[in-house]
Amino acid sequence: MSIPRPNRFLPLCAALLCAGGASAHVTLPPGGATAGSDYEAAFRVGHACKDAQATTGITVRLPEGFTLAGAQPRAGWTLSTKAQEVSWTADSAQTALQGKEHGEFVLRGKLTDKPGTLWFKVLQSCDKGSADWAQIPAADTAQKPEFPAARLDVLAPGVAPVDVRDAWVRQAVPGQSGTGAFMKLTAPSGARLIGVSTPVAGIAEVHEMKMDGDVMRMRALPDGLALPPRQTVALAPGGYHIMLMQLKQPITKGASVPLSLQFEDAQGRKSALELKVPVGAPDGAAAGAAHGHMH
Ligand SMILES: [Cu+2]
Repeated sequence: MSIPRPNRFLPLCAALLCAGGASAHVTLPPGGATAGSDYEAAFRVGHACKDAQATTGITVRLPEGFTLAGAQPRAGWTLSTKAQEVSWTADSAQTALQGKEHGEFVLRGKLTDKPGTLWFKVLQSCDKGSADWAQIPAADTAQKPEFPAARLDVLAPGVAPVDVRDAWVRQAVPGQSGTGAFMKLTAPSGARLIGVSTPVAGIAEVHEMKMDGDVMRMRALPDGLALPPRQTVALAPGGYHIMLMQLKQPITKGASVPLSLQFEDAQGRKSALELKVPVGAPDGAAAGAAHGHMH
């Protein structure tokens, strides 16, 4: 019997589509960063300006609250730094970012100690025209501006800088002892998922599926689940998952399950996220895939 290894990482496009189809915007990865920490701001460009063929320049204006430590050079591009402004300019049409080609432009710096929201205004220059991603949405309206600045949530220490999407728990009938929870996790600065707790289960663990000879088995990850910087890690049926055992109650469709996720970063700092996760597979999830109970 052979079961293909699950895809651990979604391609970048999928992650951007997850962010609400905002692929044409210049964005920072969702999930935020911890106040007072060193932060690598990776600006994603997913599309040339309207009616243009290629992106030829990116200029980031640094907000107060971000102290620049350095910028990552790009092959074939010239990097220049002025006060509170960093620019990359393509040296030729050949090195420009073509059409829908995705590019990352990376700054390193230190974040303010004060939790809040930072907006990085980004000017995208193209072979034809430009787009100034510089609008800051008003706090009191749900209206989305056409050219939003790149947003960074600066989080209080203890709040995990991790983005969670598409979370769900598989339903469990009365008498069933275990079930699974699934989601997509993105840690912009990298982290490990080291623990899970929930009032609905006696034991909650982070599991992986692994071939043992010919048999697919699952086991708890002894060191937790690594979330590499800016990569989306999918917990999905047949792959990584959160295992809920010794269920204390049925898990019924339409209900929601409180889950507390514990994380640790490379510096050993611990943080947590409190979630309310809906029960039942969302449309499009691989709900029919095998989620065995082969301990
Ligand atoms: Cu399991």
